Parts: sequence; structure tokens; C-alpha cells
Amino acid sequence: MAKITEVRVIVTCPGRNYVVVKILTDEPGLYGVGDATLNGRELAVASALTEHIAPLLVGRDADGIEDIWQFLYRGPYWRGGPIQMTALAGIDMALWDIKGKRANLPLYSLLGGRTREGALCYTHAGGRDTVECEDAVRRAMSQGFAVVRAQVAVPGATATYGIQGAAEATTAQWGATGGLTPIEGNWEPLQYLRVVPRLLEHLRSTVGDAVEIIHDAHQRLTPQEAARLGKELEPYHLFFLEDPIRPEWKDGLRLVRQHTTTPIALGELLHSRYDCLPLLTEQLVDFIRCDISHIGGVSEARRIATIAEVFGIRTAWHGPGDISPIAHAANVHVDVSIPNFGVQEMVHFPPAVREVLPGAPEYRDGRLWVTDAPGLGCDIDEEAAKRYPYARAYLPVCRRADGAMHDW
Ligand code: GCO
Ligand code: MG
Repeated sequence: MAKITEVRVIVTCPGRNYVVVKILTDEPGLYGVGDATLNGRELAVASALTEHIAPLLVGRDADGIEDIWQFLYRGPYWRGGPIQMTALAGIDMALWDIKGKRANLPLYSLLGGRTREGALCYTHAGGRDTVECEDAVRRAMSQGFAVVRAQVAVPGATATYGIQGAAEATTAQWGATGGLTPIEGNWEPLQYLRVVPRLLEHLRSTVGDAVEIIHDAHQRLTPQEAARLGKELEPYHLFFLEDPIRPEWKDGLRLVRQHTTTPIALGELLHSRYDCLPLLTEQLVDFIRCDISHIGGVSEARRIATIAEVFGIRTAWHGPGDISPIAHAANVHVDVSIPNFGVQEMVHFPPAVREVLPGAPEYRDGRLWVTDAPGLGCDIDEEAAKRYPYARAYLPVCRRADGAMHDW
């Protein structure tokens, strides 16, 4: 038995903010790390951890992951939601890390062992116009990517989600406005619905079928608009259309499904297996893409994957720059140990992030690889973390042309 002696919460900003949980034990040198980053609400999670959760864990057996998970999920009476499930994810990952270190086994081995060599992954390709996006897709292909996510600027819009590619998801510039108000963009559905099929037509007629293409609608469409887009994209055979509608509108996915065969992926704004359930049991999605840091960690990801497998649905876990290398490693340990893995979103972390949080999965030949180091294979350099103090940042917001709020 290894007793928990301290739950340390470290908030650091090596380019963008990350919240790291470090659980220490009474076994000399034995600790685990987990990611508890919720972009734009970092300190809310940090305070849930330090004020409410940490005091409950000191003295408990670090081996009892399932019991601690249930205790923190059902125990407080108030359950679910992004803040609590992100805090729980940090704890869960750190406990799995400890278990791996005690067993001297990599996490994927504890989860049942390898089902595949490496995790097929995709990178982001964006452009101000279709040609710029084509260049980005070609660059990704030359780096070995077999799957890319393609985004293009919407004419008339002051900012479009996704067009700066991976850089957008890995720097604090993204949404960091000096700490007062978020950047505001605008966006109109009709222009967007015209430009995306043109982008796909352009990409298929220039780069051909040699690459799989994903497009992220980022929860901005109505079910009817999403159905229209899915239908118009059918000739270009997307790998999937991501987040066509808001997660509040699960019922709306039925309409989308009735009208198009374009594969659908959704999940980054869901927070538990309960949230995912109707999407899975009704086969309303082809890929479930929850964020391991926002669903209570490795334990819940495994459970969601198992339910998804029953319905022939594959995983495509969220993997943006706003969750730390620890979460990316957790993703890949799950990816390589489940039977129904689909694809993994990835980013290239900048040097400062790698310095503070070593152990991100390595990219090679279109796939991500974790090492055989015990546990997650990640760490935090606390001295380096201190050199990058927290800096308040917000995600951008999006308005319609008349000034009304929309979904970013
Ligand atoms: C993705 C996501 C992200 C989110 C971001 C919000 O598919 O990678 O949509 O880019 O916008 O995680 O914090
Ligand atoms: Mg997305």
C-alpha cells in the first residue's frame, strides 16, 4: 500500500496555461502526475482541487483508483460538469501513473496491453484561402501524416476558428488578450456553408485521395445546416465531420444522420459516459472524441470506449494544445490498448512546454508513440514551471453580423 501524502496543484504557463496534479505518496520517490487543464477556467479547477479535493485524499491508499473515482464523482452529491470532471481527470491520471510506477509497467500494459503499434494521428492544416490550406495539407503529407484536419477562412469573417493550424492551439496568444476581455470574431453560416464544400472540392482535385481529411464545424451549425453540409461534402469522402452541432442538441443529430452518410464525430464538450450514452446507443456518431482531461481521466475514457465498441463506434480523443503533454500521453496509452481506436488528434508542443512537462508522445511516420517507461512516462519540472507563471487568458468568442452572440 502506498499512502497519499500530498496532492500538489501546479499552474504554469510555458506559452499557455496548464494545471498539473502531482500526487505524492509515503513511498520514497513515488509520485504520479495528471493533467487538469480547462482552457480559460484553469483557476476554477485548481481551486476545486486544492480547496475541496486534496484534503479528502491525504491518507488514502493510492492503489484504489476506482473507489477514489466513485468517491469524488458520487460523493459530493453535485456531479459532472467541466470543472469537477477536469479536476477528477487530474487525480485519475496521477493515480494511474503511480500504479504503473509501482508495477514497473507502462500504462498501456495495465490497460490490457498493446492492440496496435502506435496511434494513427492527425495534424491541423488551415489557410486564409483554399490554396494556402492546400499548401498546409501538402506540408503535413510530406511529414508523413495520412490524416489532416482542413480549415479555411470564411470570407467576410474577421476571424475563423482553426485557420492558424496547430500554432493556434499551442500558444497563449490564442485568446490571451492581456486578461480583460476575449478576442471577438464574427461569422455567418451561409458564407461558411458555401466555402467549405469549395475547400474540399479544391483539395480533392489537387491533392487527390492520398490523404484522409477531417473538418471541424466547431458546434456552430443548426441541425438543418449540418445536414446540408454533410450532404454536400459526401462526394469528397471526409474521414469525419467534427462537432457539426452544439452538444446540447443531441436529438438534432438524428436529423443530421437521416440526411447524410458523411461520418460524424462529437464529444469534446461532453463530460461523462452518461453524456455520451445516447450518441452511442443510437449510433448517432461514428467517432466519439471526448477530452480525457474533461471526462474524469483514463478510467472514464476506457469505459466510454467499451460502450462505444458495442455499437461499432471508434474513438478520436480530443488532442489540442490546450491540454498538456500528460493528457496527450494518457490518450495514446488508451489508443494503443483498446480495440476500437480510430484516430488521435495531436499537436507539436513547443520547447518551453517540453522543458516543463517532458514525456509527450513522440510523432513518427504518421503515428504517435509512447515509451515503455512505467506509468504515463511523463513528468513535471517544478523549478522550470515556476519560471512560467500563470497568465490569465480566454478563448475567443464569436458573434453574428448583427452583434448577437454565437458559438465560437
Ligand atoms: C479541437 C478543438 C479545439 C478547441 C479547444 C478549446 O478539435 O482541437 O475544437 O481546438 O477549440 O480545445 O479550448
Ligand atoms: Mg474540435
